[in-house]
Amino acid sequence: MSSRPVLEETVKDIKTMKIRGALDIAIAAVKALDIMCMEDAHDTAALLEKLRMGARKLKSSRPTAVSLPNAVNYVMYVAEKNKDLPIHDFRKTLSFEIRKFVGEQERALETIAEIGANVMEPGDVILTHCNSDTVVSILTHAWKDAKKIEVICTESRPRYQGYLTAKALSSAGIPTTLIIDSAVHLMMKKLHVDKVIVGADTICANGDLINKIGTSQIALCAKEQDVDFIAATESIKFSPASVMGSVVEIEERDPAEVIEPGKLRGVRVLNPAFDVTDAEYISMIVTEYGVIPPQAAYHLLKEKFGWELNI
Ligand code: RUB
Repeated sequence: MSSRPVLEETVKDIKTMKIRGALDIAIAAVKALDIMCMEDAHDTAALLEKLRMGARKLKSSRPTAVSLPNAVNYVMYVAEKNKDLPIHDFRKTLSFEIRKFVGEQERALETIAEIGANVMEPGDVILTHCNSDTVVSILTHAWKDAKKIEVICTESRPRYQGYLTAKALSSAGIPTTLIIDSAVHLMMKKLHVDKVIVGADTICANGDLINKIGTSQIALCAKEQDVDFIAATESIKFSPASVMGSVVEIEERDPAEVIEPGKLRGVRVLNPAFDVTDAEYISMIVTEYGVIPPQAAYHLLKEKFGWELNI
């Protein structure tokens, strides 16, 4: 049996953003490796080689969300550690560990929803950007806790992920308002926003946040208006490579997402998908281990990724 179509399909779905959002990307990638575990192979060494190739392809499908390499590297770490097992045991062990990993991520999301909901206060007006499952889980949890919040969603051009957020929150019964991205500064004041909460694609060792393009401008507005700026993230989105000084690549997407090709002749169109919010603009980071200041990112990285960092 060949699981190549599953691998190619997953890579394609991540590239085209059919699968998107940092956590969903990571989970989809390791599930593809789980299916690859059943691939025909003479022995463990041959299967491991196929998995290495699959891991490389998956990791190169989108560059910015570190949850993707973190998840894939973890699975490959377990695979390499068990490379001396006979193939049947190797498949069983790896598949078991992958499913355990996915279960842990799902539980992390539930825990963050609970912790993040505790941060919300009754009557809060909350602004969010893009579409983060983690943020949606927190806000719907807070609503179920009878916090009577209101949420302002940005459109999040050019892919309009804000529509997904607005739809999910209003379907849960939460009073939801949609604004265009450039209205943030005005509306933060006018609608008396109490808190901003966003998801994360990557948290660096120095506490900087990488998230959907536009996030850093919102953080500047929040700082100016003395509004709490909160990042909500599972620890899988902390970047071990950043401990060693490596810089996260910011994805540049097709300009055709911004404007019909050829419509503005002679004009260069750029489409960066993410930006970096300096740690000094972040009031707190909500993780499954609790609420931490951005300055504690390095300690969490050491705890969580010691196996990869050898520290
Ligand atoms: C999505 C985005 C989200 C984070 C966190 O960008 O920036 O805020 O990925 O999402 P894109 P989650 O739509 O380009 O993938 O909390 O769901 O992991």
